[in-house]
Amino acid sequence: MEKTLVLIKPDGLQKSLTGNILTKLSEAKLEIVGAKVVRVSRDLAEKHYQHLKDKPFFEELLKYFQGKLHGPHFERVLALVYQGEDAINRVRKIAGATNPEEADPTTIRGAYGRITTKGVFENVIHASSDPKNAQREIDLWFKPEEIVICPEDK
Ligand code: 3AN
Repeated sequence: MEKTLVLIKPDGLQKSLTGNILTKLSEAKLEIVGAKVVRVSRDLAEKHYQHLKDKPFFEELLKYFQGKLHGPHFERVLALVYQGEDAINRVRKIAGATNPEEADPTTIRGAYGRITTKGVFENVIHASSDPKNAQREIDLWFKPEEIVICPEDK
């Protein structure tokens, strides 16, 4: 049993894609064990993307992630935790490649992502990349009591 963090980013919310994304993710046959709307502070954004802090696009990435490019109604993300067999890879497959122009067009990022004129990949969702990152990210975004696991799976 694996858990993975999914974030529907501000561009996904602004484009009204929540329903489409959840429908597409349901193909993975996983359980949702956590869900909430979060206003992303600079501190949380920096911690989430700590591995990219030396990249030239980091400041623009933080702005995008905090919804500062999408107007005051979209300064938020929808955070979800999915659980199930091979959850991380199954969700990454449906999410598609990081660069939306390289992502398969049938994936979420391939279908809905874009590259801004400033060069940031607005790729609609985040999905944890590996078990270590998934654990770190779930601990960063959720309190233990916000994760609802079936007692039989504990
Ligand atoms: P992923 O989200 O697929 O795990 P990361 O962690 O390398 O990929 O990138 C995090 C985010 O940073 C991406 N979702 C995208 O918004 C942005 N990003 C990554 N690489 C680039 C790049 N080369 N140019 C612009 N934005 C990027």
